[in-house]
Amino acid sequence: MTQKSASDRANVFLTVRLPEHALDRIETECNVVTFAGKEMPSKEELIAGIAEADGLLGSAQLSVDADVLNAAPRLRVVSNFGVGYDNVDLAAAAQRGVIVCNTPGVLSDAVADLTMGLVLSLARRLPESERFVREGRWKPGAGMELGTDVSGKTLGIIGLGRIGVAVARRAQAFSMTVVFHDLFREPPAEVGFSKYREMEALLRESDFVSLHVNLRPETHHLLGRAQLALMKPSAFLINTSRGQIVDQSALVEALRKGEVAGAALDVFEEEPLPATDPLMAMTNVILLPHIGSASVETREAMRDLSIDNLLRALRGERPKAVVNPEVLAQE
Ligand code: 8YV
Repeated sequence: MTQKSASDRANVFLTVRLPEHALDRIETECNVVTFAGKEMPSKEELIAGIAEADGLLGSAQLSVDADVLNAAPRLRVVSNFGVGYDNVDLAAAAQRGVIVCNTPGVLSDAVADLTMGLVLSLARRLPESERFVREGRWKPGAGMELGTDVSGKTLGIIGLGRIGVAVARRAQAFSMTVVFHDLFREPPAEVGFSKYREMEALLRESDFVSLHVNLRPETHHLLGRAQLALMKPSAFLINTSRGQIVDQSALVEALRKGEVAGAALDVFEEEPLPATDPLMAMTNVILLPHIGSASVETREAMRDLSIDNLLRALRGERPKAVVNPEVLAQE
């Protein structure tokens, strides 16, 4: 096989750092530039970086809007390192014929594990108890406030996609009753042990409400003041999806008023969560720095899939996971 010259090869711009062996896979076929900065590139830096790029591989938090897409006349594929794709302007991508790929499936177990960990942490007051010991408040006779059992309680899952189903399975193993609501799927009467509910019924009935929908206009602020007010005052909210699904100031209000007992949040309307955010001072919340997929094995699988998607799209083959297949049909 004859080697392609550098000018015949596709140009790839990476905004995530890849280990040598992963980088080698792309460099065998493409010219690669990795963004040099330690943090995510600014819009200007991204626009400068992709000016000559045929492919972009970046995190699902990297904003790829119409300005960015229009600044990259050669761009053929945006390969997201993540399952979410709310960071990409899909209409602008379709207009430009840019294929958008993501990494579904490989992170479902990791996100579901974290979600279940948060259900248990809220119920049994794990972070609070840990602080109790470290802060030297554990004295003879001084005990923590009691937690609550999860067995026999109801978990309401909003969004029964891959991750929602993985959470449902785990919850069943903890003897929880699982109910679900899904905005986009036909409601099957029963999925395993989980039963369909209208949104209002789910919010009224659940002891724990967990969000597993992707962010799109229909799901923005899906849980606002009115929806939070329907929850039991003893109920907990878990969000490992996207921060914008919840109206965060309405949640702070509901937590302050005791309309909701507590919340565990891995995602926020603004990330990183600003130091001045009122959530920072609240004790009935658990705050995590967006670690849903953050395990060694899962990140490796996401890396492999995002590279597969990128290379296949650049070769003119069908990527393993494509968000906008209508663009492939146009080709
Ligand atoms: C990651 C995510 O934080 O998959 C997603 O959509 O939000 C997370 O897995 C992120 O994409 C890693 O860059």
